Amino acid sequence: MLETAIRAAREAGRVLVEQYQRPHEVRVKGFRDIATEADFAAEKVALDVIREGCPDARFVSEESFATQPVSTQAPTWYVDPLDGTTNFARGLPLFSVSVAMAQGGQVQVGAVYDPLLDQLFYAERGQGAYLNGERLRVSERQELINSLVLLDWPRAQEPRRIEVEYLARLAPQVDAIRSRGSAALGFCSVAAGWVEAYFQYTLGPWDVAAGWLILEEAGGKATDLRGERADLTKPDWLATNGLIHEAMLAVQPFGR
Ligand code: 2AM
Ligand code: CA
Repeated sequence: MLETAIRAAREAGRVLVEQYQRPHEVRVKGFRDIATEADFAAEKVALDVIREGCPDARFVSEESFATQPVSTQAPTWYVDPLDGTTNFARGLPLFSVSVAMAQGGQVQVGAVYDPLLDQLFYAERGQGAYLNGERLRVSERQELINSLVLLDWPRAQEPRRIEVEYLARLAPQVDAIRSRGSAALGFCSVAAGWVEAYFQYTLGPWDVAAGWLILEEAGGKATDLRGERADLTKPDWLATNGLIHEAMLAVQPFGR
């Protein structure tokens, strides 16, 4: 299953790189929400690879199968063929493919691929997390003041307002804050120890399924933004190295 996830992520990534340099057909899905022809083309390739490797696959995939099934014993594949569509459509070189399989209520394998840097993050439950074959481990920084924090922006106005409030409290207390536009790469950046935390108030399950497993297998921690158990049906996520998790929650305005 891990091999299938990796193949799907790599092949979808190849489609994205091919289409990246060409002009895009942008389809408006909603407020601040777009898809390009590449989202659909990469999704088709990823789903075909998964169907071949896992004939009884069920899908939760951003463009074609966005509704999540209720609990199932069948292998459920969470696919975001292009995480960072806004970047991609504007030529900002920062996007990824995210592929994960969950069974029995837990993510079992996950792969996140950054096709421009040829960086493949992957994990299998209980087997550790890897970047291009090298074992990943979260950072050991314990103080907020030494921490680099990544975030992404919700599309909706109200969670944006809450995020601004959080930023106003957080900014004076951390080393620096960055925003890069791919949630999957945000989780992987924590897993790799490049940053100490990532958060977002409105994510889809396809954005986080793979990154969540990769993070946990690298020794990190994910909860919702109230500090409660993470769950693929919840939109709000805080991913950290574990060591600054409580400190990040302590200044968080949401629901407290
Ligand atoms: P996308 O590029 O696949 O749409 C940017 O804020 C990051 O969060 C991106 O990973 C983006 O995914 C995701 N994102 C933002 N708003 C979202 C929403 N309402 N639902 C799902 N994903 C969202
Ligand atoms: Ca997407």
